[in-house]
Amino acid sequence: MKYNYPSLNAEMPGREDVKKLTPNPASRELLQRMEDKNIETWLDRYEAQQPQCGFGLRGLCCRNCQWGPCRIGPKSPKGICGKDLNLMVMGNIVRALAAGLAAHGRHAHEVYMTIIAAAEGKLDFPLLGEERVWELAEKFSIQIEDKDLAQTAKEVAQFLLEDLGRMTADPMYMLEAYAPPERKQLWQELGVLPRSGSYEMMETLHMTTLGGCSDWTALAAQELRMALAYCYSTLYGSSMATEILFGIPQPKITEVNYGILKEDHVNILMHGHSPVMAEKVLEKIYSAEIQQQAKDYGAKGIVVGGMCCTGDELLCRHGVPSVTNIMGQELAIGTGAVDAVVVDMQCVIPGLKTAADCFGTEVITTCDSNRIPGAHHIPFDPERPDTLEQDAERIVQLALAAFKNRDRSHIHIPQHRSRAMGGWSCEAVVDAFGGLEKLAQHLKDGTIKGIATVVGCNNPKVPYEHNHVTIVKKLIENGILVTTTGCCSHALLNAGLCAPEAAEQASAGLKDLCRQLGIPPVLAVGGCVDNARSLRLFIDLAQQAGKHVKDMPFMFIGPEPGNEKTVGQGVTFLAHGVSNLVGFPAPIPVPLPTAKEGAQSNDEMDRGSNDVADFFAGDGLYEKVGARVYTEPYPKLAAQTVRMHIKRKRLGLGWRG
Ligand code: NFS
Repeated sequence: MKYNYPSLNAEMPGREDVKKLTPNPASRELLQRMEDKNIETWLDRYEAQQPQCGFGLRGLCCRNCQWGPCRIGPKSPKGICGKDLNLMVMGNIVRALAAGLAAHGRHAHEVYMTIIAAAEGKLDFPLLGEERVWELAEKFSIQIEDKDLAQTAKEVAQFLLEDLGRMTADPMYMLEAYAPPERKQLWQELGVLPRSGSYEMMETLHMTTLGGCSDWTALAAQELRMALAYCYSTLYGSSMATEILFGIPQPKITEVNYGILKEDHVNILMHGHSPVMAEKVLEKIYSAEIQQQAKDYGAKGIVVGGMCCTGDELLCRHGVPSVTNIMGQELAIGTGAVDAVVVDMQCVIPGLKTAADCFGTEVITTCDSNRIPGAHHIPFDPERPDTLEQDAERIVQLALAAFKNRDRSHIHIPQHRSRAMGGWSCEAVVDAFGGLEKLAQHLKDGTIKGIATVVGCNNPKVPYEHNHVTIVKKLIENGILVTTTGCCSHALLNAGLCAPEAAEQASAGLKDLCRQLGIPPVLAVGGCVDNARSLRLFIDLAQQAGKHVKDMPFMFIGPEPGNEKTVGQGVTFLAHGVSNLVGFPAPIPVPLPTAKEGAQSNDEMDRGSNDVADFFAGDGLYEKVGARVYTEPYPKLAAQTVRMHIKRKRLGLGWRG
């Protein structure tokens, strides 16, 4: 069975496509196993939801007030309040960005408060990213004379908190510190400089409530304003604050994929986004007493595996093998080998617990925002830090007890493992190439044709991980260096594309360069907040080349977007002048081409149009920020679109190739 996108000549995959096209053999094996065992996964629930609502798919329904729900169609071109298509579609997108900002904002808040608690000596974390503390102190013009590391780190965290919560029109510290001058001037002229994450979330909900803003172009401006708040209060903020706590990552080799789980070991998965509790749990697991206790319980040792962005964080800093992403979480449980899964915040789907109950896996929630009925709840709160040590210990004890007590006769671990190199902080990338100047030179001379950051979630509307892997293979074949984060990075890690050996699959120039440097052509830079690392790399490289970011051969690609958080990622890059390519249409009605009047052949088509689609994909946004959104569901065509985009940018710069 296949399903169509309304008004777009493209199909969503059916079950057989997913099972055939999913590139990871371990995922295919586990999807089949779950089906055979009659244990439901997202694939069953996705099928049960078909056909999905055509209004919703196109962003044409509004549930913002109790007059509605209202839907826009030929018979009813306006909502009851008078809201037209533009206002409804733009309002929905802006609200999605606000929700994404809320998620990353809550994550940022936890990390900032942890720095403060650690600096005050209330939490036992050593502040391993000393360089980042001094860098930010200087950027924020904090007086550091007579202050030690802890005092300075605390002040830095207070500045970051202010960026998250400021209610006045003063500038954001992080934006002032890291945004390119050309952009700051532009955003000033466009009137889109934000106050803070919290203020812009409030303003967005305010603007889109019943009887709020009637001008869709003002909502479009708010979209940019909020993306900047998102970028500088939560992406840059969280990424750097996590570095202050746990250190700036350095490259390291590890093994990934479901095959890292071991039948005769205690298997613990760490899942979510904010790595604070996970770091403490890891510290306990590595202790000699816990290792001995595992042996006393009959285990040969303890395997820790990572999922989603917490997995990325642990991979980056400790080489903890990662297993999978948001749509693999039920499959990982389906191995029957997982004794406990420890989850913090976001992207932990309710279906996880259903699967866990079928295999006797303990689920332990560690964030008050992400409760799961029937799970053990051992929350971390940096403002009530006293119990962290005992809590982390309790979590490990639950996992050990689960190993000891549970029925382990249903274990099936697909034997697939890949080598991978993780730990690519912005500094590590630059150092690997021998400095910014050399990296910029490789770009100029065409050894590296361009840099694409390929990121984001999975989505059942796309054959699981197929687009991520297909696009990236094509890009490196064509000399385009790739950075990756989040769920996409797990697809690429498992596909072996983040191992130095993947250089063999790259274009001649990129292959030689990667071989010589001993690095892969696909650099896993961390969790989704670490998209800040790719953005910083883009900004620094443009500056090094004496160009603006918008003119550089860069692109942001989200082949399988799923979460509201991804809207903010995409618009962040757009606001900086980096065009997006997305794998299927956002909830924006895609204009349907029609035959021109008196047309002699099918080639003569009038491109349909509507204001919001034209704004993002046509000239509206482009004229403001120099970037636009391309949509291409077919991955080989998508890679071709990226190549053409990069080629055009190179031509514009007068750079060879
Ligand atoms: Ni990003 Fe991380 Fe994955 Fe999507 Fe969720 S894990 S923050 S939102 S689903 S990439």
